[in-house]
Amino acid sequence: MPVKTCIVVPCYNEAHRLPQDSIVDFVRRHDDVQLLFVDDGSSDRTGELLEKLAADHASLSVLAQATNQGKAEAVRRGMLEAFERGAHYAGFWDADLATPLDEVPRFARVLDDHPALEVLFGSRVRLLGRTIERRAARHYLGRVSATAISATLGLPVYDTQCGAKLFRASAGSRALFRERFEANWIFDVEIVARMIQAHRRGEGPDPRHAIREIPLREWRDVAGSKVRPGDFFRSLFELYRIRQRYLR
Ligand SMILES: Nc1nc2c(ncn2[C@@H]2O[C@H](COP(=O)(O)OP(=O)(O)O)[C@@H](O)[C@H]2O)c(=O)[nH]1
Ligand SMILES: [Mg+2]
Repeated sequence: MPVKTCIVVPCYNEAHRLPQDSIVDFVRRHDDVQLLFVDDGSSDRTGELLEKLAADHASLSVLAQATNQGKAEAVRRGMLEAFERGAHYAGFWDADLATPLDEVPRFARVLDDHPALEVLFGSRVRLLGRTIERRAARHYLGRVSATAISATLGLPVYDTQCGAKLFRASAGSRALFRERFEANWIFDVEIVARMIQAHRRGEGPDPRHAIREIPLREWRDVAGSKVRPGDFFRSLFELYRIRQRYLR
């Protein structure tokens, strides 16, 4: 039976920090959400651990990549599989669950209630009554990149880089994942650039109205991130490439 929501969780050497208890707790409470873990050629016990989880829980499955391809490609393969399974909504979530899985049903309800929305981005905005814990240095570096990204895209987007996103499985959304991404660190930006390009060609909705950012109720910077300071500069280069390819 096609599942309503399928969430892709890219995993590269996550054995030491995969929050198994939270995952099991979530799948027990939500049988309308499938979790599809993509083991991105991990060299630690990630594969073994995921297979064990999948054997114990029907709504949890694993797609194994023979070699490490990077987050962008791991997510893309997972999304294609989620669409193939007939999910109504397909999305991706970082394996450290910095964004708790409990946000998934809330995102799904927003798509239920707003048929014109195609894409939801989790957004890490610090507001009273919410718990957004991020180290100051990463916050400010993140705000510098976010400002450059927003200016390049020409859209008032606050946070393209949060690891929690949900897509309506429309023909337009599927098309966004058809080709391999050129960017690896900021493929999320490439997704938006592809939407802008499709809209300009009259093949897709206006991203200004089709994407909505959802301020998260909870987000915690989990130790063990694989993103390094040098990746900041790599992202700027990727941003330049995206502009040249999609936005001129
Ligand atoms: N860095 C990295 N992450 C990958 C790769 N393949 C899949 N991922 C996953 O992408 C997500 C990145 O999250 P994380 O390392 O916490 O980065 P951050 O939260 O943006 O600092 C995790 O779920 C990783 O397991 C890869 O080749 N490199
Ligand atoms: Mg993280």
